[in-house]
Amino acid sequence: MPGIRGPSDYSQEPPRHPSLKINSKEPFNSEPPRSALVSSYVTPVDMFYKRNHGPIPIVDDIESYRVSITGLLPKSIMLSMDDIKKLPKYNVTATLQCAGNRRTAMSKKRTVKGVGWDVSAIGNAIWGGAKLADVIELAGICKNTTSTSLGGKHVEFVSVDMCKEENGGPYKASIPLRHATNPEADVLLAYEMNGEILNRDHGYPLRGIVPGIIGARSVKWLDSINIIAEECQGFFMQRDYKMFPPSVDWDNIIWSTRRPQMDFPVQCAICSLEDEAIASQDKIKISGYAASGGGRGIERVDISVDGGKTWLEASRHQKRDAPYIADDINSDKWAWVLFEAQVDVPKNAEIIAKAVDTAANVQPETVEEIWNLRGILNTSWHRVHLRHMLQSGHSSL
Ligand SMILES: Nc1nc2c(c(=O)[nH]1)N[C@H]1C(S)=C(S)[C@@H](COP(=O)(O)O)O[C@H]1N2
Ligand SMILES: [Mo]
Repeated sequence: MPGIRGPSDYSQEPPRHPSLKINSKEPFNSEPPRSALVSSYVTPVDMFYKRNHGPIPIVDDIESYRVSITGLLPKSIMLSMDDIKKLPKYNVTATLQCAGNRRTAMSKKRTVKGVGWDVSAIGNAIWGGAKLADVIELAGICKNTTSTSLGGKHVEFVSVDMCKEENGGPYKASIPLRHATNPEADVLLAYEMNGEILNRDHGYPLRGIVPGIIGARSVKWLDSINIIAEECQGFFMQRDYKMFPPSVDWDNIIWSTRRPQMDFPVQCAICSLEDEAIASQDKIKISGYAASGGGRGIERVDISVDGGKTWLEASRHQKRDAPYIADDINSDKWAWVLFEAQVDVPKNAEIIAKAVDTAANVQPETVEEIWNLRGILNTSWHRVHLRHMLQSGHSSL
């Protein structure tokens, strides 16, 4: 592992913004306050959620850093950062979402195992880097390849961080070769985030970004990229990040019966209010985010103040200055939309938001119907409870 190493303790962690809410200190897992998500379409780096499974790796010498491309391919290669930067650079606006986003709310219905998250284990960034399809081509594999002549069908990303789930080994995950070599899938080896050099928390010097797919597959601090026959057998592919039905619990789980989760489903959350909020006015403006996986855009965001009997449509935008149209060629297909609505709220109401994606997939109504023991993919309708405290004057929420 030239130039990069994973420390065995937490004595050399990078500095972090004090307003992040820390869900676990070691490994460091944190999310910004809800309001930070809706204050800008592109999430600032220091306000972006941080999801780690071990101590943050250290680059001792960027000149000697190499990422290797090995496995079932004609020739193995080692690439320096300069080699990667020589390839055409792409800037892809993509929303990264942890599959555990909104886990705390799922746990309230029935206990689940995993780090608790509110609604902010998600962020939207402009990732700059080389396309994985171009990088793999350097190793002699053409674009849009399903299998190499040696039987390689998956691309495994291996890091250097020491994770207890891997018995001290590195974090790893894989995606199908056909996805990795499809230039339109926009899979990146990213070295920039929002126009700045990627920082240590987010994967310096190089990470995978797999747009439209749960964050767990966007491996940080890359050490090697292996072309393999079967999907990666690592813990985070085989014994985590799989979606089980509500009937499966720890006493009857058979991990091999489910596939590793890839695309994330349609999701939205209100970010201008906490789940239990105080209202001082009857007319309020609410805002939040909506996103769907697989490059499916958001078609609609519906808001209800009467428990889902009637709905009004929120307005949506991707860039603050222009209204968002789903099939606009300028729209960012991998990116979230922010929504806004003015609502008249009855006394002590519940405000509900649900999104519909361009394939007409809708969020499920309740947590119960999608409850799963690991507490992933809580995409149930987002509900905020308002208690009224009427005041005179112009105070707002
Ligand atoms: N090497 C490595 N890559 C990783 C992880 C990790 O712990 N180690 N966590 C994954 C998970 S579960 C998520 S959701 C995203 C989080 O990326 P971020 O911390 O940049 O937001 O990184 C993924 N890549
Ligand atoms: Mo995650």
